[in-house]
Amino acid sequence: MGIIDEKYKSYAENIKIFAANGNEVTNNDTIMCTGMTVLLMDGGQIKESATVAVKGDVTGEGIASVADARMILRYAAGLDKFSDIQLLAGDLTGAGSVGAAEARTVLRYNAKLADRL
Ligand SMILES: [Ca+2]
Repeated sequence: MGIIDEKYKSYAENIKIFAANGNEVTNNDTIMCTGMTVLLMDGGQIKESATVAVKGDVTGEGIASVADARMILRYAAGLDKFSDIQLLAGDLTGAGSVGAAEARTVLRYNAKLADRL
């Protein structure tokens, strides 16, 4: 499934999606990534704006990979800082924090020891 599902195509002209680098996403095969911005437009006016947080995707390429687990561990060890949206994407337990438990979950998911994040 692309960014805009077929059943929402009629609304597509009112939705704009921007990558974290600010470039508008026009390719319907692009996957949603942490840090993307979705705008609901009314004519030329922005009616609503939301920033995307993909569960487990703190690196911002749209999937929860071993690289995300590494980054989560670096954050937990105080070696890296996270933005608010990275904290939201990385908090897999809903406890309001990101730590080793989240890294473990991402690694288990990638090793196919867990079927979801
Ligand atoms: Ca990622």
